[in-house]
Parts: sequence; structure tokens; C-alpha cells
Amino acid sequence: KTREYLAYYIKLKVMKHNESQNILEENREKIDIKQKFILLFPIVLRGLEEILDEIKCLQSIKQSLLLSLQRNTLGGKNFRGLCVIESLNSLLGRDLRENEFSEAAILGWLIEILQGCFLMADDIMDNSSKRRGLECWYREVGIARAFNDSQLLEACIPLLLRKFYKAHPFYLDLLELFREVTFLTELGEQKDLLSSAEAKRIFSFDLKNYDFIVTYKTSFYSFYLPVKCALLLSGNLNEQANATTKRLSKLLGYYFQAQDDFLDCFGNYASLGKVGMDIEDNKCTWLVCQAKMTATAEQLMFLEKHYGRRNQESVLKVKQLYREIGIPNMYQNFEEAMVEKIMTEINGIDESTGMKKIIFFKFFKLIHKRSR
Ligand code: DMA
Ligand code: MG
Ligand code: MG
Ligand code: MG
Repeated sequence: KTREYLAYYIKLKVMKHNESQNILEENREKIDIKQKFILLFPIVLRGLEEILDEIKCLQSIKQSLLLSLQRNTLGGKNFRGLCVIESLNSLLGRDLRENEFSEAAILGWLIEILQGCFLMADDIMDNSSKRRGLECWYREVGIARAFNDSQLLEACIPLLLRKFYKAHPFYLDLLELFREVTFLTELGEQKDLLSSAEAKRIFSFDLKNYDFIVTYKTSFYSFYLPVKCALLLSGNLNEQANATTKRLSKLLGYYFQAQDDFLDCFGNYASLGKVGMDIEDNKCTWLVCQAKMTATAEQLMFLEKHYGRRNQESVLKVKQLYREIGIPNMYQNFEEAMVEKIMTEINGIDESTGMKKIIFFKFFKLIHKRSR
């Protein structure tokens, strides 16, 4: 029922706050964390509506913003948002009270909104066609509007934070955290973009370059941000717990983005809901870095000839070359080595800082061998 409800609202209109709250009330005992999380989304939506009403925003503009918020925030895996709840749960070592759950869920939704802003812009930058099984937003409303929608929603985040957390003892820390992580992610996107545009083409790609791109564009907002939000909600300001979160986030982010790159090339639309563009876009991906390191001189020339070309024959040739070089097998080995490394790191966490190993075990389990 929740799924139908969502599918309906994503496509048709802005969700009604009272309807979702009724479903939540009626099913409180039956629904799981994810469904509960999704049913709390209309609280954020209504929060934005109130902010816009306070400044007497034109109705038509308000509706357009609420719709783009909903359309670009819902429909994903929600693992970043859910991670705030799961992490707080682990940090406190007990079930969350209703108000604690909502507090974590709203922060989780702010992360999901931020992700929506990044994706709207990323799809323009990457010439993508599909996102979450739907047309990319810029293909529906045009580049100009999608650009401004991304800006607008990003600007809503501090306003929503103020609305929901103004009285929270760590309000300022949360505000700074979101600002900083937004900046770092956009730096990563910048590096991603500039690397793909470099005149030297594939010869500038290497794992050092790759490390910077993925740490900045993926690790901070996907892993560090949700766990850090939970740390702040639990009142943990321990520096070492913070450093551990950063270290593990970097590692998980690296693994996550290498998966994303692998799936871009070898995954399928039915489970991903997006169509890969990395080869056409001349991206510095995990795959092309590996290929560069192991290819023969002849294969390198072939790669140079076909990588970053906007035609299907070239794309297929690059994929064929990846298979010849044995990239899928190398990826499997990489995955196994990563599992080892991540497990060792998690097991080494010092829990006397208040940090909990289970947070990262759960996180890892969610992304391990994912196909979407
Ligand atoms: C996306 O990297 C990074 C951000 C910050 C959205 P990507 O272009 O590889 O993502 P996707 O494959 O989802 O387009
Ligand atoms: Mg992209
Ligand atoms: Mg991108
Ligand atoms: Mg990708």
C-alpha cells in the first residue's frame, strides 16, 4: 500500500500531510523502518510549505517548488536517510522513542534532499537520460529550470534545518556540517568534470586522481554526513569518534563509487533505473584506471581511440576491451580485498569513544554486492 501511495504521489501531485500521518497511525505496529521513514517525508514537505507561506510566496511558485522537491527526493534507495536512524539507534544502544525517530528521520530527509540537488545537477553535467526509472528532471523541465531547482532546493536545506532544529543544542554544528559537506561534494563533482574534459584525455587518469574524486564527490555526503548527524543527535562530540567516522566513510565511499562505476558499465537499467554514460563522458572511473594500468601498448591505443566518444560502436568496443583485459574479474578481486580491508578497519574501532562497530557493519551489509 505504501508503495502504491508513493508511486501515485511521485507522478501526480504533492503528498498530503494528513493522509500520510493517518497511514502511519493506522499501521504503526506493522510497518518497517523504511516505510515509517517514507511516511515522515510529508512533514518536511509541509515544513517547506510553511516557510514559503511565511514569506507570502506566490502559490504557483510554491507548488512548483514542492513538486520538484518531491519528484527529486523520493524514489531512491534511501540508504543515506535510513542510516541516520539506524546509526542513532546503535549509538544509543536502544530502541528510539517516537520523537527521536522523527528527529533522525527529518535529518535523514535533509540528506536525501541534498542528494536530490546533487543528482539534478549531476545529470545535466553527465548528459544522462534516466534517473530512478524516470526521465531525468532536466529532460522534463529543461536545463535552465532544473539548474535553478537544484539551487533552490539546496538553499531550502538551511531553512528547513532552522525550522526543525533551531532549539537543538547542536543546531549550529548541524548547519555547519551540511554547509561543509555540500562544499566538499561540489569540489568532487568539479574534479570529476574537469578530469573528463582534460585535453590529455585518458592519459591523465590514475588512481590518485580517482581517490580525490570519490572521496569528495561520494564519501562525505553518502557516509560521513549520515553518521555524523547521528553522532550529533546522540550528543557525541568525541574527536576520535569523528576521525573514525571519516576514515571508515572514505573507505566505504571508495568501495561504493567503484561499484557505481562497475554498474555504469556492466549493470542493467531494470535494476539501476539509470543508463550509464561514463564511457561516452570520458570519465575517470575505477574501470578505466585499472584498464590503463594493465593494458598493452596496443590496447592502450585502442582505448585512447574509443574512450570518450559519443557513439555506440565505440562504447561497445571499450566494453569489449574491458572484458578482454579481464576487468570484471579484477573487479571481483577488488571487491574481495575491499571486504577484507573494511572488516579489519571496522573490527579495529575503539568503542570506548562511543562509536559502535555495528553502524559500519550494517552500512556495509546494505551496499555489499548491490545491483542498484
Ligand atoms: C555522482 O557520481 C556524484 C554525485 C555527487 C551525485 P555519478 O555521476 O557517478 O553518479 P550517477 O552514476 O548516479 O550519475
Ligand atoms: Mg552521473
Ligand atoms: Mg557525475
Ligand atoms: Mg556513476
